[in-house]
Amino acid sequence: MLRGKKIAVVVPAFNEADKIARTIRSVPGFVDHVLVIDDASNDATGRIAERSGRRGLEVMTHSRNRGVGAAIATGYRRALALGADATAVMAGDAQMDPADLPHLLAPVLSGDADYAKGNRFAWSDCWRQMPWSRYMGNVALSLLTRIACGHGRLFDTQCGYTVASRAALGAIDPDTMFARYGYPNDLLGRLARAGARVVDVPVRPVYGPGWRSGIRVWTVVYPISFVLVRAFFLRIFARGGRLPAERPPITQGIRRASGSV
Ligand SMILES: Nc1nc2c(ncn2[C@@H]2O[C@H](COP(=O)(O)OP(=O)(O)OP(=O)(O)O)[C@@H](O)[C@H]2O)c(=O)[nH]1
Ligand SMILES: [Mg+2]
Repeated sequence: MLRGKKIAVVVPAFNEADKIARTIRSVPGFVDHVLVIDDASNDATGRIAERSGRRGLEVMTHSRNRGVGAAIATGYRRALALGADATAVMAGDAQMDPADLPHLLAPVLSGDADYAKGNRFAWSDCWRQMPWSRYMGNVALSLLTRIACGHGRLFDTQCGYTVASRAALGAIDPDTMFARYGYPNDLLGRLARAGARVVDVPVRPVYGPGWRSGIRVWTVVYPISFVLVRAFFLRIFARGGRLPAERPPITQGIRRASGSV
């Protein structure tokens, strides 16, 4: 519990045998439910997760690989059933700094936001930490997602470190979430159409020596293009064929400095 609220963390994991134990250990003690979704890994990810013995741990296993978005959707459904007030996503590859979690939870628990997402670009030496290919791809996708979804001020749309309120999970509808890479863009489109308040919170980019990624150009270009074009048209049709005027800010940067958040 944190501030009297029940907290869940969803951990999507695919072939993360070497990192899953470290990821689970890193989840702060105030988290009530740690929901690991083993996305039909070919290695011992699920078994190692089970062995961690962490209080509140549940390991759910997909019978076939369904993609990171589908793994998160499975976790979201379980978090809703468990009655979590706020649900975070911390990927199973230990790329999320647990020190950032309270800062992401703060605007959601205080009721100032429905959904908080990490913004690694607000971290002072992001350009030094993040591989150049990720940096450039992220800038491009952030700008395109802003146009497609209407989140005028958000950046780092591909950051998977997020916290959703119970109401936001209802608006997202886990049953129909986009299953593969492209899920963050799909999700931001859904939240915008629902009028959710989404905020960016600075988080530390983590790309250590053991970093490897499942992202390949061909696995992201087509799905994300599809998601963005669909989000753009849904946004237009949601307003009877008119492009919506920019809403009064449902998004705002949240600074960590000097006691805010
Ligand atoms: N690649 C991949 N990852 C999955 C899948 N299902 C769950 N995941 C998990 O999703 C998380 C994010 O995957 P990554 O491929 O590292 O993508 P990312 O961290 O968003 O991007 P990078 O900056 O490239 O590391 C990891 O914890 C994976 O274990 C899947 O089908 N494919
Ligand atoms: Mg990764």
